[in-house]
Amino acid sequence: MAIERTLSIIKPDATRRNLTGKINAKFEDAGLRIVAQKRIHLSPAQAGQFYAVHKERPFYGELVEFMASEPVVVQVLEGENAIAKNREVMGATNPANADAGTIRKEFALSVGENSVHGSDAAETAKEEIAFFFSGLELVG
Ligand code: DAT
Ligand code: MG
Repeated sequence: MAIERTLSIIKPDATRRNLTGKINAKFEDAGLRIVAQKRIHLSPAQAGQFYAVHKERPFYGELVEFMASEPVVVQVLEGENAIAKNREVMGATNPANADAGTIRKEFALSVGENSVHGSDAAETAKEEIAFFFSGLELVG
């Protein structure tokens, strides 16, 4: 297994409920290290660009509106097998299908307002990290 980095976003439903610390504890307990982090408020254009891969999906408009509705915390997580490990800690997209103990099982409100984003593969992790962070901001 290799040391990887992945892009994580704590979504508006979670920042609104003051859950940043509880969610970060889940990452750290799983051995993931937060090597960059900032709180930002995305514009609709920025949220739309980030989720452009989902442009044709029926929920795209709702997703973009939600992601731009309130602040998010964007972060880079580092660790062994970080991309897959983060997806495990997050749980399934729909919280109804998420395993016990996962972030989405404990905190998500619905399939749309599901508290966290995590990159799904090495190539997307690289692109998504570069979307939000410069090299100087990544402090491992
Ligand atoms: P994930 O976030 O688990 O990688 P995804 O990439 O398939 O899931 O979808 C991106 C986001 O879009 C997801 O976190 C929430 C939203 N979404 C996905 N499916 C949805 C649906 N059926 N209805 C509403 N929003 C949905
Ligand atoms: Mg995804």
